[in-house]
Amino acid sequence: MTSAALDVQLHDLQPSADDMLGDVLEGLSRQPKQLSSKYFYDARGSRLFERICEQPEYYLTRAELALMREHLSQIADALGPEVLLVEYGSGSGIKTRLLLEHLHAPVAYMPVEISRSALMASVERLADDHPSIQMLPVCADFTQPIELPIPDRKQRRTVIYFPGSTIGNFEASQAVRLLRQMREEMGENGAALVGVDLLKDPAIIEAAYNDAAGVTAAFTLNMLVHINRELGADFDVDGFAHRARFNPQTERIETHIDSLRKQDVHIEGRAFHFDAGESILVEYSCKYSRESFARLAGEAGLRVERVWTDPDELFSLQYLVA
Ligand code: AVJ
Repeated sequence: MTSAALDVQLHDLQPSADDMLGDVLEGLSRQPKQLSSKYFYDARGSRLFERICEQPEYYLTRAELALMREHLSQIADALGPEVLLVEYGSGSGIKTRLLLEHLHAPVAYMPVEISRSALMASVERLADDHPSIQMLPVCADFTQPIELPIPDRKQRRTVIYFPGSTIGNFEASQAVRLLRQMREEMGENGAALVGVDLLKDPAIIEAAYNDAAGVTAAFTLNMLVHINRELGADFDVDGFAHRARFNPQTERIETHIDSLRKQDVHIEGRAFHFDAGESILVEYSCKYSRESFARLAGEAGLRVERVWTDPDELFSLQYLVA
């Protein structure tokens, strides 16, 4: 059997192995306690996230897909021919496929992903289905400054693709930092294509993070299961609860894990005390208006050239240029 994937060369920028133990101990020592949303995603967490995307309340994925399907030819025209599509995160999903299928040839695709196995798995699937697209996987942490190994930069336009409202998981100052870094990496003639969830009726937003079937609650609490397994901690998962609220001042969903009683948790010989009702902050999901996102991009030296949305204006795809 021949496989296009066998020819793919991995460019390894050797991201430093992240220090989950140190990170978790530090986050639980803070007042208030805080843990990074990246710890949601072990194998079970990734499966639960896929299920979240299928819940009727979680409109984000459906709206983003709908707006892409509706505007694909305009999006392809705006990006132009001979594009190098750089994706932050390994997109093996349907959105990446849609784009790759519709962009004007020749297209090269460079996913930037910290997990070597996720990176290679996604590239192998894509390479087999798209033998004419040059695959340039890069193993790196896209939140850190990186030098993208872009071949013949002058002949190809670099477009950075960052879908799914992942930008919303960063606080404003960090989001500006990340956008600034995109501007550096795409160069003067490049562009960025960023999926951004829009401000709307808070009831709609809150429902998306509190689905009736309880999938989001299971996803949130899975962080404790993950930490128990990975670090030998003894969180009693039934002693905690998921809470996600829209904060109108900061215009974001703030997700917490609440302790249902007074209890102690042990990790590597250290004890962490929880009062009844005490919480761990585990995720922000920032929502933007067209204006507030344009302002954020402006702070990073980027200009919004086009915005595509779904018919209900739930979600947006923002086309940014230097
Ligand atoms: C895919 C990370 C953007 O913040 O909406 C879904 C993750 N958290 N439900 C989001 C998530 C709770 C999601 N992101």
